[in-house]
Amino acid sequence: MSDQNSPVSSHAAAGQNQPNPSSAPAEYSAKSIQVLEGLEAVRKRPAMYIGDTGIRGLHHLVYEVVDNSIDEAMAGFCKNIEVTIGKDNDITVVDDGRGIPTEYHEHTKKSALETVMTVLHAGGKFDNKAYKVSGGLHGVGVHVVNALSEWLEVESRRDEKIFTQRYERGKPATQVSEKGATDKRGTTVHFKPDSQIFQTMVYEYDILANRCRELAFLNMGVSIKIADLRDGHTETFHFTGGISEFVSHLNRNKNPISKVVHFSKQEGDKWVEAAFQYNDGYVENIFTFANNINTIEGGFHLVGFKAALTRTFNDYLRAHNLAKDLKITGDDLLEGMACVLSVKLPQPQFEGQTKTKLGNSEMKGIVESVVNEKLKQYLEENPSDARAIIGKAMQSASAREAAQKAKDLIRRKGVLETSVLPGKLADCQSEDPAKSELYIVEGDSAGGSAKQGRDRVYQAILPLRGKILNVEKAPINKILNSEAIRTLIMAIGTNFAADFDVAKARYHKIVIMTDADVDGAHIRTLLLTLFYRYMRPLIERGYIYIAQPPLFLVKKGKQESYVFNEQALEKLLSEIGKEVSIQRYKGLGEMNAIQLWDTTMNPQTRTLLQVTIEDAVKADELFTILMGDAVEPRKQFIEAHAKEVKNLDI
Ligand code: 0RA
Repeated sequence: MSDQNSPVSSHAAAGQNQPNPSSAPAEYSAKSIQVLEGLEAVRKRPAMYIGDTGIRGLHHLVYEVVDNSIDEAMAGFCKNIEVTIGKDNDITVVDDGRGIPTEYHEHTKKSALETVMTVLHAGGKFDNKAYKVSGGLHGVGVHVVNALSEWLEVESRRDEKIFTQRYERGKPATQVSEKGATDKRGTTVHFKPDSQIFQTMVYEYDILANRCRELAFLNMGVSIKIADLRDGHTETFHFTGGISEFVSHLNRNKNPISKVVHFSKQEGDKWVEAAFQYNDGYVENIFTFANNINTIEGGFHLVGFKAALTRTFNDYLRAHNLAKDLKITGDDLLEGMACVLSVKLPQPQFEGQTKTKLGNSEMKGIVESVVNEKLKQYLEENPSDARAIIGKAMQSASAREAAQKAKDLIRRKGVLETSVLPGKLADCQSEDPAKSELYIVEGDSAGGSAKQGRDRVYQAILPLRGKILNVEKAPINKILNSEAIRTLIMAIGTNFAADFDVAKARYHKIVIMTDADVDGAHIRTLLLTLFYRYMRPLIERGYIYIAQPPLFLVKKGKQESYVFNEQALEKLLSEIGKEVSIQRYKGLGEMNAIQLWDTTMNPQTRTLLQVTIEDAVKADELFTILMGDAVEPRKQFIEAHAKEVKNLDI
């Protein structure tokens, strides 16, 4: 730990906090009002500060404290952060930053420590943090965590002394007291979320660990340890390579075709950092951040990046006489790219529906010029990488052209968007999508039973013969050449990929019904991959379901019961005793139309599993592992998740 930073700075910082409404910018006065609202406002409307009071909000408390430690790291004063989940779901965050100042605070007539913990907005003028986060749900201030905790204990190690204070529901329960001497520096915040506020009180290790990992990637050299005292689980994240290791992590189950490029540049008070690497797949995987916040909706930094990518590669093509008839577009260059773009700037503006779109327009030009310069240099210095990437982009460009031709042909023939429905589809009578269901059924014989057994008013049946193409491994023109996929797209009515329009969906329930065996699971995964990659809103809207046909028919005398899993079978057998006959259904085809209706299709009795995408990163990983080329990670995954995979059926 270095001690070059003088404690004097804190006096200056505290001095800056004298409010001066007449000269304060508008934004600051808005914040001062927020300060005055204080504790009660936070407890009254917690969702306004942390989003919600469910599992997200609960975890947000931890991010808020850790963000303060990260701010210290970004300012160059903190190297180690430790997050501990206690046995009682209490949280401790320890850092080796400057510690929170403790001297008497003129304006509030309190210790600076108490001020920070009870009233002061962390983004106020108290500290001179260069990259504080404003807007969104981050950076609301550690006093919000305090207000929403049953109790919170803070310790500040500063000027060779230890200071502590305890609060209950945000109110001081003790004075700030000096607890003796120390040669260490930093802050410890220990808190227990308030059960009067939160609906759930149980922390999920994975959620916190993922954020810690992400922060460690984004803040090169900072070590973040997470420990879970409930089960002894612990990990330490420390990446000397920063976001270049993030990119390797994104590509860890893929086949890279270039090295990881990593560059950064300071432009005035703004910082731009990017890393990327191409793999041999067809999917783009770009993550963008502004001040460590995942800008899921993109924004000007991403716009600048894409513009530079297209321009620099096309310049390179011209300069090396590689520009033939084909023009490489930005989309071609994004295929198979794993990329992390991270910017840091003094006054970020977060916009968009979820406040995750960077609205600072000046970032477009800055990112664009940095990427232009560094990418050009990389291509000149690494001709073999340049060739590999360009070769891939050209392939993608010609596939795109071929796909366009295929589409034009299909369009001319009126195949993908037509009023004429595919012959294989047994459509329902209803024309109201909200009331209509499409069953995609494995095999012609089960398809036949389903057609007989269905309620034709609102249930449509599309039989699938055999497996569909694995879209993970096929370029788009090949996908469009597959008749089974075209039939499916036509039946659903939405078109696909760039032409996809969820509003045209002809059914709001699309039910995958396959056999309960390995082939059935494979077909299900292939269909889900198609939906995930090219028709994702169907999943996001909750239109996709998985049917649950029974595994067994148990007969005792005249009594018949359908049983859907092994546990239920054991339970039933223990209840009804011996002398039973058990029939195991190997496929849907073994059920007649009436049985299929009774067990799997009748809304009164059936169980449908709705397919959701909670976490795009995880889903992507899952699909890559399960559908990609690399065999070993797939094996490992299936071994590790054998049980869940069986239940999840992905
Ligand atoms: C206010 C001012 C300064 C640092 C902090 C707060 C601070 C807060 C937290 C919360 C967790 N860890 C923290 N570390 C620091 C600046 C102090 C200075 O200027 O010396």
